[in-house]
Amino acid sequence: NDADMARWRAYGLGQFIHWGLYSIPAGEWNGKMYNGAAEWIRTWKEVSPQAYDSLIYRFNPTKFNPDSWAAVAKQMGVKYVTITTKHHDGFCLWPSKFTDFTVANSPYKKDIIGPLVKAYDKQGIDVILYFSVMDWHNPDWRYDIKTRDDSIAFNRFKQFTRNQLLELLTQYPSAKGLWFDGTWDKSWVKQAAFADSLETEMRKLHPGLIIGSRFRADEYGKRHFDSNGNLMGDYEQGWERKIPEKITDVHGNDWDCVMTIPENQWGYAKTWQGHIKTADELLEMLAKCVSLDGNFVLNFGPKPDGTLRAEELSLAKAIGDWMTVN
Ligand code: JFZ
Repeated sequence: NDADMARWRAYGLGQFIHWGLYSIPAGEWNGKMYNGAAEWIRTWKEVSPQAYDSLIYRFNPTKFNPDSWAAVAKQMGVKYVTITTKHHDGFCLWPSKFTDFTVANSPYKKDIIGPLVKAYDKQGIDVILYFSVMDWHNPDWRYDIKTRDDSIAFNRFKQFTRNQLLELLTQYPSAKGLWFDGTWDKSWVKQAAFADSLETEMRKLHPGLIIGSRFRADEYGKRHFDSNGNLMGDYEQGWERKIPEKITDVHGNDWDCVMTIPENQWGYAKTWQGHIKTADELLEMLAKCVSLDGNFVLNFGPKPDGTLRAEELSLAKAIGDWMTVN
């Protein structure tokens, strides 16, 4: 839909939020630090899937205040926010009917996504829902399909994915679009016909829905184009922690660039790794993206108690001050 994409194109600055069970260990397990992104800790050899999944009994963000997050985003000058509804670990921040592994069964009990959508809507900030197709918790998830049993399991998984996506669009109808992840494995890449029909269903349920190109991406998310060279989706999700150099790099497509403040950590981590970007560096990236007709989306990894870390708050303030002046 042209009007919806025109609105998307004018966003410029966005906010990304990675929040989930991984925020609790925050990169540390039994006193040892994980040498990777905090949201991937479940895959570390030190961590058993059962122990990780038991973190659900500790998810209780008593200081979570969606209005204060939205106020920070508003002051920062962001026009849209992309929120993890479900990351690779499979934990749902909304009370999905299709799995027990949701906030409803945590000590917190309440929906996170609904109040966030409402708070950002109130500030006039559009919401995009991040959704990982890859789901480490669901026993039906497959990386590849080799046997008949794999294909039976994966058929169930496809229905589960469909159910969850239609559920999200039904429950949060004001959301403007979907930002996909975990779609690079062989199992999903081979489901083009299923993806086509699911896309049709989603668009019918939600006219004007904006779908990111990673819904179809393969080869580790790097190919977002069909055999005719056309972008598979409404905007290109290929610019992750990197920025195009010149306008010809983006092939006339719409695109967004998602960026971390430290090197490569999205979920809350007790210790940030690598170079920590300054407000000036981030503003230069924002300017570059906007000059190449893209959106720049800065990631926040809230703490398990529901508050934002001090470094993020001060960067948000500095960016917002500059946005107000310029
Ligand atoms: C994915 C996630 O695995 C990660 O945890 C985070 O959510 C990020 C926003 O997305 O990571 C990726 C996905 C694709 C590429 C690289 C990292 N890629 O296309 O190069």
